[in-house]
Amino acid sequence: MHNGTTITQFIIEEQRHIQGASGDFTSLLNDVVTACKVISNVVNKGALIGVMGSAESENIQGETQKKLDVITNEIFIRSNEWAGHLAAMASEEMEEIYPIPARYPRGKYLLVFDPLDGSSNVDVNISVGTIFSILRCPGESPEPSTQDFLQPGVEQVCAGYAIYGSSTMLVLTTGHGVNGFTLDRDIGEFILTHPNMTIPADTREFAINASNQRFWEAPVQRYVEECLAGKTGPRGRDFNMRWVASMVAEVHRILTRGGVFMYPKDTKDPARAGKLRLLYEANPMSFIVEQAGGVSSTGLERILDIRPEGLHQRVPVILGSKNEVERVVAYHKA
Ligand code: AHM
Ligand code: MG
Repeated sequence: MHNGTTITQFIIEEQRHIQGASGDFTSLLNDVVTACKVISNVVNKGALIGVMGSAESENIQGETQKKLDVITNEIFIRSNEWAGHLAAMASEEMEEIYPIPARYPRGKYLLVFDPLDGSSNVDVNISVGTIFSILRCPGESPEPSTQDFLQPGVEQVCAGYAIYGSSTMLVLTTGHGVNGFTLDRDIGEFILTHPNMTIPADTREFAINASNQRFWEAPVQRYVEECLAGKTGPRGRDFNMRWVASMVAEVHRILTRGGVFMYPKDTKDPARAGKLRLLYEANPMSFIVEQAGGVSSTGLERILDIRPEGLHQRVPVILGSKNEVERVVAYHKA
């Protein structure tokens, strides 16, 4: 009987094609995968182990943390700090970077993550996920700095997400396409079930939080209005709409059947350029989407080209099916 390709096997086979690869990256990715399995288990047990509800604390963004935000952040740190592949980590849940403690060896990579994206959904039992991005640590100095993390998305070595939905999946790119793995809980392994995921160029489905409509700028107003007008409008066809409020779930749907996801620039809070964070939400998702043949933009520029200015910087995000995202971008230029 053929058991299918495990994620470890897949990564090792990919590494064989890279000249001079030391195995460091493969080993790092293994630890990330383990962290996602542990998080999957904790999220799945939920109320049985008392992890639901608020932690009664705030993160750097001023958002109330869920107990699971705090627990999953800790899981990611403990799983990835010890092995000697990383110089430092950064997370949505930590104001400052986390240099690898002196008791462990330091390595050449940086890990950035959102340990539990869409966590407002956990109490209502809707899909949440983990997003991660791996960068090379550029600094010559032995002490990693925030500056080392401020690299444009095109520099990412790897990006991925785990989705804790009706099944747990891990979706990954190292810059050679996008592959999806499903967790087989009986054997504790992610198995390759979705090779070469691609996003159809056309779609009739969009996702946006319509309660913010009055704050949107003209190009997004126009795009959504035209979709809503359906068959009798300028697009001449009906559109469907979704909003899960969990970016991982939205991107996963788009990778599966196409679509457009928008968290655009709005005037709700003039101090914020958008809601989603560049380093651990927009960049890894944009890398995955582009690798699957989609497009990702702020409306004005390609997200992966942005030079980050801060660890927790926010950006507008419009991503998904090529032809629709290009249309929204064209409306920004009109
Ligand atoms: P989080 O990282 O605090 O969970 O916030 C990010 C999430 C995204 O997953 C999702 O697309 C968005 O916030 C939903 O925002 P809203 O509640 O404004 O619709
Ligand atoms: Mg998030």
